[in-house]
Amino acid sequence: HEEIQQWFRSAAKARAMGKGDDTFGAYEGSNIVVVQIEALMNFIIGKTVGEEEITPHFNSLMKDSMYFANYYHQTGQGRTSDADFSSNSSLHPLPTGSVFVRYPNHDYDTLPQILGMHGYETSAYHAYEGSFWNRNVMYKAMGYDHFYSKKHYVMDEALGWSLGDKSFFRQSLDFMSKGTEQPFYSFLITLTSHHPYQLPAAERKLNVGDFEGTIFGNYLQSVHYADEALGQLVEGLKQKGLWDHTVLYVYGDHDNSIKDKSAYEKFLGSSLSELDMHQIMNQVPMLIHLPDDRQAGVYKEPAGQLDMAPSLLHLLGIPTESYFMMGNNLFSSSDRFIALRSGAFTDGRVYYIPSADGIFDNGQCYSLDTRRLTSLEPCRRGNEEAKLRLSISDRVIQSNLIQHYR
Ligand code: GP9
Repeated sequence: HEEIQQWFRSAAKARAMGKGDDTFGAYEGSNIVVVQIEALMNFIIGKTVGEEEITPHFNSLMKDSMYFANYYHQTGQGRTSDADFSSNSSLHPLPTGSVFVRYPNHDYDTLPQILGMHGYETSAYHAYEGSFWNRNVMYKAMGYDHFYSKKHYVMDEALGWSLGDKSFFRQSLDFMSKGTEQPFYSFLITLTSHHPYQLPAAERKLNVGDFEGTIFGNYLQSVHYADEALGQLVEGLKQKGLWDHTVLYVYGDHDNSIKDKSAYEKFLGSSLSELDMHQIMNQVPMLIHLPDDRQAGVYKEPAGQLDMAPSLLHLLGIPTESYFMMGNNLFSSSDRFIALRSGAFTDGRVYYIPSADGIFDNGQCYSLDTRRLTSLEPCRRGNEEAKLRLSISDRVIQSNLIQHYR
């Protein structure tokens, strides 16, 4: 127990490094809107098919935002629920199953709960069955004041699994602007760009050329639709007068489950190494839009989903020292270390890909400078650290340790 608590203390110390800079508390009292987009991956950002941009709205938002070019999803088998859990609690998901389903009643330091204690009205929005991923139970436990699920929405745009993202955003914005006190924390989870990416002809607006009729082409159409919906959300926030006092945090939840390397090579027009492919499958886009467009630019340091809660708390001036969080503060000057659920990790200098048997010596250690394989030595310490972090997180979750440590 001492080792675990010590680990959390030093993580908190690293997060506080450089905290005195002018971003700590700079957005105190702002609304927070987080949008988690289904299967949105980083490799399509800024890219075109034919002459057309795939994500024109995300691309234009990037110009006024902080864009994290090396942001990793850290999900496991719990997929969308894992991205949600890791982002809001700053712990790793489990090696098997979903925390939402297996341990919803254990203690976590979650963003909605902390913000609730600081006077925020907190809501989760997702237009699907409330029982899916055990959300009805988990969102209560996470401290949300409200959970708007499928039954709260008018089904006026049937797409894919449920309500289309455009109507989902429009109706969610109505709930937010009419029935919610400011400041609020709103966590929105989209759904339309879900596997297998089938949209009706009227919503397939890209000319995907040779990808027509393939799942990869359908994926491009789906994220293009999700991007247009995101653009409408931003417009809606502006029209409702919320934009100037809202921090917007947008990210993708996980990969698209399409593993055919040749499709990516064809799309990107170059052959891909194992390192390239691993990063493609594990990087999701993330941007933070701050009121007054401050700090806009491209941030290349590695970052990941566990970093969301501590970073947003930093902007609001809420110290995280007393919380059991594992992620980085993206506004601190400390070194970054990102462990993925598979045991892969990066510190921005090396990138380690584990083998299926989990034996360190059978894995691959890459230099991110040369993007070539190196000896295993530069990855040895990071491998120990990644293993330690994952096992601390597992123990905290499974044995419900936070309630003892508080
Ligand atoms: C369903 C949605 C999809 O509510 O969140 O979850 P996924 O299948 O991507 O984990």
